Amino acid sequence: MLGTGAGAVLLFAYLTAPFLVVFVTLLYLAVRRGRATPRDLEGSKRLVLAAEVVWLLAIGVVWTVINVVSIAWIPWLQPYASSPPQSEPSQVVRVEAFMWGYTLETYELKQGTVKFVARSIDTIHSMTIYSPRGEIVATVMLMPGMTEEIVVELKERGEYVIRCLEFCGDGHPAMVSKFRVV
Ligand SMILES: [Cu+2]
Repeated sequence: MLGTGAGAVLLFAYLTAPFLVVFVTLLYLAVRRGRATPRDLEGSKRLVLAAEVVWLLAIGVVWTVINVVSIAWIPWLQPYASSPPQSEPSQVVRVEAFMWGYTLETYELKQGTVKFVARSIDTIHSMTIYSPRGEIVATVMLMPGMTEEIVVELKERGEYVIRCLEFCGDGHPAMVSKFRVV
């Protein structure tokens, strides 16, 4: 569902609903204020009021356009992330996440389909794999005490980066590991 167009619209609605409420409230207040203006208001004041309304509407339009247009750039809606692996995994790699890094069974993998078996040994982390081009290939949340398996097709050769996207303390921004695909 989340990988589909309907999912994208749902996510868009979810993420933007609070802003929409604020925007509609401001718009309502602006319109009400505009209506309450006495007819004998000086021309310049009327102009200022009109400018305020136009400004508000313009912000709303720009905001809506940016949000709608940028849906296509949501990382996990990229074709790379949403296409399922084409074949059975030929390699299995165990991964241990810790504060703050990852220990991999091996740091050199062969091109193809890989199963990562990952777990966290301390707190909540995530394991997010970026391709050599910087695209997110897969992401999974790691809860202490649970083992997660993800099957990923590593299509490109080169250096892949693993990052934690789940805030896990002081060292979180530096929680990075790398592996090579040959
Ligand atoms: Cu983290």
